[in-house]
Amino acid sequence: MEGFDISALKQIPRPELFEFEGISMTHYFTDNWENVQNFKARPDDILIATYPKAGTTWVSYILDLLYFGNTAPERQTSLPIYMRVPFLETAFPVIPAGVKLADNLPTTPRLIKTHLPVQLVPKSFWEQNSRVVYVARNAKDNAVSYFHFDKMNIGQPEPGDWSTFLKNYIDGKNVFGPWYDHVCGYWEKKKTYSNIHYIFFEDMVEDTGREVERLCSFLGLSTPSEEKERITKSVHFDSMKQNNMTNYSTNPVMDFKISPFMRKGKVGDWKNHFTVAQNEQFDEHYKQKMKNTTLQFRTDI
Ligand code: PPS
Repeated sequence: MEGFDISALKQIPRPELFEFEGISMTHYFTDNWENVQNFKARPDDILIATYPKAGTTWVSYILDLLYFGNTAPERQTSLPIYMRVPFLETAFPVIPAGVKLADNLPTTPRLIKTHLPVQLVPKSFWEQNSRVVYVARNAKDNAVSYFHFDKMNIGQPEPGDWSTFLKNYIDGKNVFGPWYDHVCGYWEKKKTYSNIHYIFFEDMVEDTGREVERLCSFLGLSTPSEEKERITKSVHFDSMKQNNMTNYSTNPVMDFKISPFMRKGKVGDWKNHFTVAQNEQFDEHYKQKMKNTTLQFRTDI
């Protein structure tokens, strides 16, 4: 990356959680708040919105290949995915803020990542009728992935042990707030805003090619079928794990000795983490939190 020494990020302190606009956040996502809220979206922008660890990088890479795989092959070998698809609300020291990276994107469309819950998305995205691709993952696997991520990433609060983390997760005390409100918020938004494509991580694992197809329909792309097949192969877990531009190995805040970013990529890994008692307690709480929505998840495929 030009103009700044990303390795200095290795020194940043782990942040603390605090309440911000009604959800738990860290200052790395709120320090540039005014600029985030005033971000000027464009009608052709594509916002990739997710709760953390739901498959953001996977979908980001699919979209990047669909739009720029052929026209800009050097992107694929020289720019890590987190530079190609800026993370809007970030305000880390050393590197430019996400808003600045997004503003400076030379591409059309601009692919932009956010973990903000729907009510905190900058209003210009809705005003401009930008397309939104939302990816959701079942709450249990999402929790497991988030736990390992918080352990290996010094940009995140210290998660404690698994049972401490799970308790906090159930209470929505982790960065970007409760999983429940996040997935339901975008699900509800779909009723009044038709430019949202809602994808499930489990569907992507089950049949990636089918989900690429659906993405193309939503985006109005007539990508040839051989190209779609090639993309489906390139975004397989094993390929992305080997690929230094998609596996986050260039990102100094992450310690892969603790856990890799591309960890397992499975549906059902929660069974290796939840005790029987934790599972019962989780299910009970889940039933309450999700009783008013039509949104359904698979925890097994
Ligand atoms: S982040 O930090 O919020 O942007 O993380 P995110 O990219 O949303 O989620 C990371 C998890 O997605 C898995 N992943 C994949 N699974 C299957 N196939 C592919 N191609 C793939 N790419 C990313 C990644 O392994 C993380 O999940 P876990 O369960 O931890 O392995």
